[in-house]
Amino acid sequence: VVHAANPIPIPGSGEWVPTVCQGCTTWCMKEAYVQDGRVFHVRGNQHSKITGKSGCVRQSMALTELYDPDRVRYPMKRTNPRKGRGEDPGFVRITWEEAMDTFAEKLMELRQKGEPYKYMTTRGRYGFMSGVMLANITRIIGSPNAITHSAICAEADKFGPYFMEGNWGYRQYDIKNSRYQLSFGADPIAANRQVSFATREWGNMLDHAKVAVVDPRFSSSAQKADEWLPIRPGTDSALALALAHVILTEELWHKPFVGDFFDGKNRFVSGQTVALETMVEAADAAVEAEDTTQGPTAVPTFNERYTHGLVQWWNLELKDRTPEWAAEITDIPVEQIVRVARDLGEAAPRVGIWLSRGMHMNTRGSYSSMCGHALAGLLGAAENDGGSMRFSARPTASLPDGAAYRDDLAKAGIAMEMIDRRGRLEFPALARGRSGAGVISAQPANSILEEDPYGIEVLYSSWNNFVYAQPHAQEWEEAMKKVPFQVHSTLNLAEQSMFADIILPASHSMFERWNVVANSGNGYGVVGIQQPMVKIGDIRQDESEIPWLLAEALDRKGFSAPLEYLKNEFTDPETGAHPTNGDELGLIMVKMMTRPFWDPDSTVGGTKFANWEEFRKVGMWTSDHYPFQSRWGNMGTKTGNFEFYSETLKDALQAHADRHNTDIDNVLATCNYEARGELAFIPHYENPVRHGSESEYPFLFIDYKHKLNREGRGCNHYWYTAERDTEPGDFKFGDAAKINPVDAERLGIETGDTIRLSSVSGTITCTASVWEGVRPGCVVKAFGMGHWAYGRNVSEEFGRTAIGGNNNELIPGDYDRLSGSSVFSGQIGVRVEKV
Ligand code: MGD
Ligand code: SF4
Repeated sequence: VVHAANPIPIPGSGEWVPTVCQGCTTWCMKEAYVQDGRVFHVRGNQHSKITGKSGCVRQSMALTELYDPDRVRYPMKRTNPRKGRGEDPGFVRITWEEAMDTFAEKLMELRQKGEPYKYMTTRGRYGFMSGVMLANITRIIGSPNAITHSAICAEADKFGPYFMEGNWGYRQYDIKNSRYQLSFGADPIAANRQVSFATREWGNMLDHAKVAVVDPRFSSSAQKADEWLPIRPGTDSALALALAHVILTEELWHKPFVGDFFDGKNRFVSGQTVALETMVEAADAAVEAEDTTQGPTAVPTFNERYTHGLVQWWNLELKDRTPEWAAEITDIPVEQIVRVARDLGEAAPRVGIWLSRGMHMNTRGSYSSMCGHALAGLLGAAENDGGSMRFSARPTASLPDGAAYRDDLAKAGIAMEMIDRRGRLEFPALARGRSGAGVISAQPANSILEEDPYGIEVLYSSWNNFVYAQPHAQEWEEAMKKVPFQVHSTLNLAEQSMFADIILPASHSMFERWNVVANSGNGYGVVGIQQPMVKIGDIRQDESEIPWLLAEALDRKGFSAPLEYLKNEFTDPETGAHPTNGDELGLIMVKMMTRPFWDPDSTVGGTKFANWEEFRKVGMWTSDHYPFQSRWGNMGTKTGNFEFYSETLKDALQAHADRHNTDIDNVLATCNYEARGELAFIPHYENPVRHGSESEYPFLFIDYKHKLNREGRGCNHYWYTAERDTEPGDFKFGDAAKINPVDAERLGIETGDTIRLSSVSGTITCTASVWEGVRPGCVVKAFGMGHWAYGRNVSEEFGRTAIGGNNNELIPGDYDRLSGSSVFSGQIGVRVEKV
């Protein structure tokens, strides 16, 4: 708005436009302040029952991503055919038409060769419309290879909650009503999945709840906790089992959820098994079994209410998992283990058990996830007031999948084995209990290098930087050299771009595109829309305009199915109109997906809207509050109960074994787990796998997310480097590897020294920081620096040298195969040398 007599805009005359931040997986509902075609400010959406107008520090960094002077502003093509670090791609500007025609040409060549499955799409972060370009059109072309980044994010986190509670997903924590929070490595006020809500409520929560943080690093949350448990890396499950042991021996479990012994007398005694059944006299039995027959009769020794298999779990595993046993393994003193267990028992069921990458993204992390989550069951905190619950329902409508547009060539292509080898004997990837249903995000690099099951010839990467973000990043560099044609849709040139043949300048998710994103927190499910409010350069919306342009280009080459799919199947629910361009497609997709929320006839509950326009202005829908305890007895597991002995996992493992004509023990041996027999179905201890011998690599590496990390992005933000010391022990403009003073003295290392870190995977150089907040024997280093190709603030010399080192060159390529997750934690040996 400008004053008639004065061309200078009147301050405050802009408007707040609703959108959603995707700076981390919290996906907060936002409003952006827009005036005269510029975005000035971001705040929490005032209608949000999770955050209100508050937000985390990183929300503002979205603005400097948007206005980053190093952003790509137009399509480009490579002129130097040689690919690799140090090779200048020689990018030159081209038109959108040339870019999409070249892309379409390469796809058509694959179809003409009868090999459309050699097309792969990779997805990093995404909006809910991403499936149209990355999966649906890919399948119409004839490839099954839509690879997401989920397994380098936190798939193992879902393993315990699914196989014990039927929830393949993350959890929301009712910290407002909590009395105890136990975190296994999660740093909720800095990272994890509820950051804005956690930062807003943490201080209040400390007034009514105790907090214990298990972490080899003195994290932001540990700094505000009542207890810090600086655990030996990779041993969290031992601690969780010992806590469970004390909870049972001291009769602290939550009886209204778990149940009790038939006669109320606790039989959980260290080292002693408990009989599954007990013979009781006729009179007692009649009462217990509601039976009128005479004589001694057998009754279950323990009557479980909403759980399954507690006594089996005790007998098979827990009875010997004493605090003394765990103290040896974890280095956490017996008294502290007992104290935390008692405090948990006293606070039950108002207890939050947070799991994190540090606990479970390791070689046997599926079972760590089970061990941690089992505590939520024992304490009655699952799906309960003050505890944790699955995400609230957010019933967006699904988009048409385009199956009818697949010809015979496409059908044959999508029947091929997927490039990530999911479902092979050695890759069960048991998402939602199905063999091979999960992604193995890191595996394609290896598959490409070995051409097993085949090579990839055309790659479309969207919003990811796998050459930097994947463990053992060196392997991705090598693999990318082998893929002859690549397109990268990105905001910034990144390491991934250095291998691309075409660069497509993408829209910033928060300010420049239509999309739908949903999340949960504070007991509410929320669904929000992103809407275009500004446009920088000649960009296109990545999940609507780019698929449209590709479909048009394919149509020009004589392959009309993708364009027909987009034109015919997408309909504006208000007007009945079909899209005529990608921008219209974006708006129509958003209206279709969100219709259940704004259509006055809808029955989904939550916020009511009269029509689309009213919904658009608010920008978000909120569900009714989560119904605590409604899942008790109806968990979605095989038995319907919280399974300490997972019948659900037993079935899943059996199905995978049957698929390969083998038995479960062989599956576990092949996948590098120690369990045999029934241990496979319960939370149990597995020795951590150490990468690198203790003699050669005596330290253990701890990778974490700096509180300024917007996942892998935002790293070219001036604040990201200038304010790195917002994490204690980090430096401004530097890349710190933090070590304990005891170790530093032994090695003759001082703060500021240049040091070399080596592992079985590689070697990097960075700067030593001597800091007491590191457990002795560990090296702590934040993920995020070491970019050899990004922007002016984060790369030393673009395309060649980095500031510091990329953690992923140290982290070896290994998997937790039951979940498909990559390994980032556990016991990664490193050597530290002063340079
Ligand atoms: P990013 O690194 O965030 O995602 O890793 P990836 O999935 O690879 O992707 C960065 C790219 O996306 C850049 O090219 C950037 O310019 C582009 N980009 C940014 N915004 C947009 C946008 O709005 N649209 C489009 N099209 N492109 C955009 C993240 C991954 O890293 C994740 S999620 C996790 S949880 C892991 N974290 C992690 C860790 O903690 N430690 C270590 N060592 N490695 C990690 N890797 C994983
Ligand atoms: Fe929310 Fe994460 Fe964005 Fe912060 S960075 S505002 S926690 S989505």
